[in-house]
Amino acid sequence: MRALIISDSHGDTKRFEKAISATMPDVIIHLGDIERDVEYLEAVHPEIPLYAVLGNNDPWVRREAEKVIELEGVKIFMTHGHLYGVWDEGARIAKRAEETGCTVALFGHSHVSVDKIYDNVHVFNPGSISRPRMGEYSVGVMEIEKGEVKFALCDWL
Ligand SMILES: [Mn+2]
Repeated sequence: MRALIISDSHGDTKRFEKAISATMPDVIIHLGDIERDVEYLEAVHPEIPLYAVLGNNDPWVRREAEKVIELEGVKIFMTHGHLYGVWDEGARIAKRAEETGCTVALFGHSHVSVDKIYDNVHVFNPGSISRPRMGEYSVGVMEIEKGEVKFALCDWL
């Protein structure tokens, strides 16, 4: 199964369609600083299951700040990142993920991509689809097959 991982769209959905048509995801994960963009996804792609957490710029979005989901038996910790600090390449988030029994941790907020393995936790940040701080506009793709998880950064948006 394939998940499209989006973060920090900040009200700018103009690269969503390219990301979705290029990756054909089974699910979409949004890691916060959503503004109105979850409403867009729910309206235009109601057939694709959506998991989202709120960001520091989402006071009116009715979502949790962190969430544990399970996809094909893999437990995944999702959080925007502002509650943990994000400039340690996800080290604290990896710790929290391990405490919650997860082997994958996803975060955003920094607008800088991260793909790193800490002991038993694979941490991934897709960067920002609307306001990259380093590099290009980007999203992530997470492939899960027979319990094995692989990430790719897609920065050709
Ligand atoms: Mn943020």
